Amino acid sequence: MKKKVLLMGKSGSGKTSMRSIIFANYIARDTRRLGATIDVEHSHVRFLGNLVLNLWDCGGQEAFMENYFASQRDNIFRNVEVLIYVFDVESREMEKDMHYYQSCLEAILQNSPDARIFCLVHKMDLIAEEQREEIFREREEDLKRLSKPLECTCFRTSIWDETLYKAWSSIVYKLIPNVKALESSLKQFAAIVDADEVLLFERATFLVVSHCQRRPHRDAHRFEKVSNIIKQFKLSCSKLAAQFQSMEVRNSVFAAFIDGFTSNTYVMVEMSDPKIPSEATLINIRNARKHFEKLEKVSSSAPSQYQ
Ligand SMILES: Nc1nc2c(ncn2[C@@H]2O[C@H](COP(=O)(O)OP(=O)(O)OP(=O)(O)O)[C@@H](O)[C@H]2O)c(=O)[nH]1
Ligand SMILES: [Mg+2]
Repeated sequence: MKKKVLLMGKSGSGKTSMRSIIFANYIARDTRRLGATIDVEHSHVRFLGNLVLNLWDCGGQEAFMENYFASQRDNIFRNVEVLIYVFDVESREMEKDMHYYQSCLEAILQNSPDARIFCLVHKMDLIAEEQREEIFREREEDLKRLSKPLECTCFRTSIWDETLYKAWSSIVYKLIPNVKALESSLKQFAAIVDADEVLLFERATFLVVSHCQRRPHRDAHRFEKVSNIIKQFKLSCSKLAAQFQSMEVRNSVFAAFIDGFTSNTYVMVEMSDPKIPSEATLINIRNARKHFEKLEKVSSSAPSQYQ
């Protein structure tokens, strides 16, 4: 099942950077060497088995943008499932950015009225921490107002922290067919092994694709932090020609296990009962694999009307 994802926004806003970090194993520092994208760069990313994200990274220089809205209009804006529009939070040409955004929405409304729309207020690391929330809220309000009659979902992002993972996990989550079945199985699994929490990560990107929480946790950003940390660790391992397989972190109050799960996922299981030995949890994870493997095959090939 192929889904077309358009990445748009003005030149230098950070589109290719985030795509390269999430899908092509770049680290943030490497993106400084990226050149401007010429016209549209297409890539196909296999995600959870049969789901293929067809990414259209549209170079944002003005000459290209004008072209997208004129001669390439149908080709670009047809059959779009998701539009991700990236705004540089430090841009000094907000009016122009908004103008292009609105032209883009018009074209979407004409050609793919059912597309989901996400706006990323990007490069938030350049804003002082105490001002980030307020600036983001203002931008979000403007964007929502300007998007009408279409709905948009906004995220604040930076390639330098975990916010990138938060945004992309939420976007990708919306594209996974039959995610509810996956979630209910995860819930059952968490109850059987008596876990505090279970997370499911897509194998290559380490984005969280599903989770089940059974006990409260005070850190609302823990998923994307784990994604970010483990992905970086995995990349460091591969630099040493080692393959990241699994990990156990334990102290006196909790234990966390990250382990290869199905052919497309890793699982993380958090336990707080010190009486349950690691071996028991590891065996439980191993025994659950077959079930999830089967579920994944069914759900990723489900026809789109069953989403
Ligand atoms: N400070 C900061 N810099 C970023 C961030 N994301 C990307 N950059 C930098 O922004 C520059 C431009 O990024 P690109 O990803 O090439 O921009 P683009 O949107 O693909 O540009 P075009 O291809 O011309 O449309 C690079 O030097 C990146 O390192 C971010 O979150 N924070
Ligand atoms: Mg680019």
